[in-house]
Amino acid sequence: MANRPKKVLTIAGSDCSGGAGLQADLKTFQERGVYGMTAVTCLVAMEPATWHHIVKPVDMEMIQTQIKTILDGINGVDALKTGMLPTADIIKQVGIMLKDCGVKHIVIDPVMVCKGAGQPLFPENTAAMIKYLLPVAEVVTPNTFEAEQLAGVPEIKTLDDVFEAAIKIQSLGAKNVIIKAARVFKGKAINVLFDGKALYKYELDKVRTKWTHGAGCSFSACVTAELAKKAKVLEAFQTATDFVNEGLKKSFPLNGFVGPIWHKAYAEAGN
Ligand code: PXL
Repeated sequence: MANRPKKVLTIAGSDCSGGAGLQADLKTFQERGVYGMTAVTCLVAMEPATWHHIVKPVDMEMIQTQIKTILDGINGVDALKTGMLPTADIIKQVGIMLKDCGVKHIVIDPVMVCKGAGQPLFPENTAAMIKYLLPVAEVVTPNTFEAEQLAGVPEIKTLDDVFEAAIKIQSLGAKNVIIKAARVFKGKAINVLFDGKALYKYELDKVRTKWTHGAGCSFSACVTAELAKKAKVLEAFQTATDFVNEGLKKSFPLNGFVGPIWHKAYAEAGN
């Protein structure tokens, strides 16, 4: 059969609210025309009255079994991404399984904290990401907070700081680094790509909204889908930036605490 869809895997946590985590990844995969599969690393639920996050890791053996099911049991996985990996041990095991796994495109979203959860994941997780995940990454997609942790730099405040962090993180072993740097600028949203040779900046008008849940997960999922479809990293970077920017224009509240991007917005805008 001609034109079979590309097959992509996300190794990520479940966000029961549906906006972030593997739910965001699957929605993004579907929108971008690829077939999505999952290895669930943890379950996230929230206290309804406070939106306090409760995170329960899945046991290690079951995480490994899910990844084996896909990598050893499915013919030809075109790309994969990682999302929330809740413990340093899980980060290490996933990194070991991805090294030499043969999947051509690996995107690492170094999730360290849920927006609004207020409970950063731990420094030993950052160390494990640097040791086990950056070396297997074709692309790593930190936000500015995650970039500060990975690069070991103080607060990123200027475009030059973003460039410096991208170069540092690339030197730790990721082939390409994309920093989602919207936080740093007023009025504009700038993402930066460093591919080991050149720095690229992609600038759009910032979407003024409080409802940004799942933007990061959806960004890395879109990069993964585009790479699976044989886009170059630079093209995937631009498409993912546009995809999330459109999604933010139509984001909406679920309650007083949280509101996701609307994954269909990019297609609805005629793309
Ligand atoms: O947005 C980061 C994130 C990633 N993965 C899961 C989450 C969240 C934030 O809520 O729940 C599963």
